[in-house]
Amino acid sequence: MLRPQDTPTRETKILDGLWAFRLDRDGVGDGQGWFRGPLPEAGKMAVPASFNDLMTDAADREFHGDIWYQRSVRIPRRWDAERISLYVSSATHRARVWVDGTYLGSHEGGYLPFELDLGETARPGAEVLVTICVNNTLTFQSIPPGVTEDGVQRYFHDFFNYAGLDRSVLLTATPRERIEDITVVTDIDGPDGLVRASVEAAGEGPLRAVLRDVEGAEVARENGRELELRVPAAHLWAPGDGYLYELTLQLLAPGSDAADDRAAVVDEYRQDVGIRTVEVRGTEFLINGEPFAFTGFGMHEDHAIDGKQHNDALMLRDRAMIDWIGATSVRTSHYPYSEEFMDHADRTGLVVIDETPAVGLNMGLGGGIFGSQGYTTFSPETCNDETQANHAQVIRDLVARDKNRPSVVLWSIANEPESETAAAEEYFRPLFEVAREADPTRTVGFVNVMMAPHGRCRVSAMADVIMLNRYYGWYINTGDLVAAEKGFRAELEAWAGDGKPIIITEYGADTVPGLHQLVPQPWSEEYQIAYMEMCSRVFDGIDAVVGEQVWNFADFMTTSGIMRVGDNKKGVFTRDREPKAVAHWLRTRWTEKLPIAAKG
Ligand code: BDP
Repeated sequence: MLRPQDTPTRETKILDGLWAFRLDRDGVGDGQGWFRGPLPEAGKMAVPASFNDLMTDAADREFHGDIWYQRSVRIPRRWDAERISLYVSSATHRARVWVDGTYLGSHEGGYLPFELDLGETARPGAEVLVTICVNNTLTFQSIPPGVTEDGVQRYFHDFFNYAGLDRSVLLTATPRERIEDITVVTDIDGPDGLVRASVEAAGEGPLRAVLRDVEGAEVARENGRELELRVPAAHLWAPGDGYLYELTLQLLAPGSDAADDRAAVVDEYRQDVGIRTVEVRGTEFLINGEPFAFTGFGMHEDHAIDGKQHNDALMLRDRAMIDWIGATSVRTSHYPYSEEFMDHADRTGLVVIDETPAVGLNMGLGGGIFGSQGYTTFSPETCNDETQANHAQVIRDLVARDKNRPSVVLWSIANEPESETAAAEEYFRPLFEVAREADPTRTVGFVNVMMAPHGRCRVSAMADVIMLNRYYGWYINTGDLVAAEKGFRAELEAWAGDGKPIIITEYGADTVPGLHQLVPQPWSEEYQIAYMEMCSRVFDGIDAVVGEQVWNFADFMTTSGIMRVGDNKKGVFTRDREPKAVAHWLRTRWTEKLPIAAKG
């Protein structure tokens, strides 16, 4: 599946705006056929947006079940003889779709796009009724998992279950004979860049590929479905320098000569290409053969009112702060971020650890980190073969969406799953194979939880890079930074013995903005700085530590509980994006002491 775009042969129509909307509180929508005609007793809902914080009633805000969206749309008259489809950028956590009462299909899993062909229901010039029933219920088989107990939805991750159509919905027209998929892999050969592309196309005609630089000058050209383009003296994509070439692919009319500039173009697609390599060598993580140091954050797509809505303005502001503080990288904790965010990362040279929505596969953890959930993680009744199949599909879908992005250097297939048991080992082994088969060119890992330390974790051996979330000085050794430093160093030294690069994907301390203490205690701004100083001393002393990503970029919404006051306050910025004191401290560290390349 290719992302929709406007080219001389393709067109898109964005369906953002107010849609008819109804929460199916009594579960009667299917029986009453709400998809057959105008949605009865409907209100209005913004698309894109998470619906939750637009509600004023607690039960509505927390609603779990079927959520109906509907709008009419006129199919442009000129889209005659085209393939017309609906592209849903994200429906959290699953959706079913009808057009004019005809069922088109469904998709399992939020945060990733899907496309459905309108087939016979697409009548150019006519107005059609699009109905999308989103369902946000989490079960032991969904990714992420959850369970309904006495009518109440529980889940095992520490962020609010925002849901709905939180990214754009598009209507698209593509030629029936068309380019269907592109896989780009790049390499470096001396001063030259190599761009290998493999193209799938439905159509008999020849395929022409032209690569241009940012000025639009042609740098390479080749014909065929398996391409290797050589770029003399290539401008590489590098951290902080998101240089992109543009590959224009043209499927030509059958029988035409690809060398003939006047040959009829049946379909055209543009693909951004960043030329770079990624490799793990010993304990180093290399980008273009140079050791790279990850600085930055685990983040959330999270804002007041619109929840997980993608919003260009808010994204740009977040990115401005990421640059201001000198961060080189982010992890898309704990689900794939919007395609617009990823585009911007590609364009600006932000390095991304791309994570699946597999968070909370660990019944030994509470919503945050304490307590147990009273279930066994992996069992026929809980996370089972069906969960694993969904997990595999999500890995394939994520790779399919982001495989051509130069910003993505490492796939994270799960956050803090149970990893110390034989059942976990059995669950994860095939999933690593799925990831490596889907993308043999990038590194693969998962994020390890502190309950599965070195020597006990049975999954880390499968990973190319060790990613660790650690809270010495917060969840353990709370307030005792001396003991915390000792414990943290000892554990990291043990991991370093494995000879792989280590990225600390989470470390952080909840901090109430404005709470000051001369003698720093947990929750104060001073403690957050003292805590970061301690962690940094530990990282700087261990060569295998090639990355530090603070938890979290900004305060973010969670479920209610005794562990959180209003929200999770581990942000370096507040939820409304103002700096806590630690932001200035980190800025100095990342811009003056650890500028972009590796230590030393
Ligand atoms: C880790 C989780 C993260 C939580 C964080 C915390 O990976 O999602 O928000 O702890 O407790 O366990 O703040």
